[in-house]
Amino acid sequence: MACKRGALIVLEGVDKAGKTTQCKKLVHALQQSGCPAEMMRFPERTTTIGQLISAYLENKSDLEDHTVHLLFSANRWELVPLMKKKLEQGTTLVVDRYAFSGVAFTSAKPGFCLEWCMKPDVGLPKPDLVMFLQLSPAEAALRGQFGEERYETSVFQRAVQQKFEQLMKDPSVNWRAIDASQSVEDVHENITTHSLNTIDAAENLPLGEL
Ligand code: DGP
Repeated sequence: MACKRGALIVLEGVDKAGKTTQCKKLVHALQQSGCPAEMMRFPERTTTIGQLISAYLENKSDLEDHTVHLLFSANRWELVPLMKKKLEQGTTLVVDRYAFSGVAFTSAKPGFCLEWCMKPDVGLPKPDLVMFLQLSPAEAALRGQFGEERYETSVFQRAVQQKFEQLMKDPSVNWRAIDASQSVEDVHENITTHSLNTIDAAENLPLGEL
């Protein structure tokens, strides 16, 4: 019998929403329940392209805005063969940010439209589920100061949040809004329930394309 494919599950949200914590907890819970699962994150800073992105985010280098947008997309594309291999082998991938962050962050800059921003990611594996961790700017501020990296200002994060809200209207993507103001355990329970349902359903569906 052919191996059932894993599901591609993405967590998105503005900074401080708790994505990384929740990705790790979800992978652990899935593994405990006997479901092969691994975490990935974008940007993946360890590759050659990822190192260029990392230097840019840390304000150690400046890159033209279109150029950096294409580098973020290239960083996703370079991991596609590995993602497909793992999914085909039956491993569910829990991904911390994906193409939606790519579009939301660049289109929040002046002079960029959603349509142009989406183009480089057309054809990437389509997530079976995208959970958006929703947190108001006021609640995010209660979680402490933003860090030192580029984009980590409340004004820019508010613009990014608005772009995510526009993206979530796309019915061709399986979005689920998650209230990230709940306790870590409540958010985790919510996310795990949605993920287990998705993993069951994805087994019988081909992997789509963005
Ligand atoms: P993280 O490692 O998850 O903290 O993400 C680093 C920062 O990069 C964060 O502010 C979000 C931003 N980011 C993530 N993906 C993209 C992308 O594809 N394009 C742009 N412009 N920014 C991104």
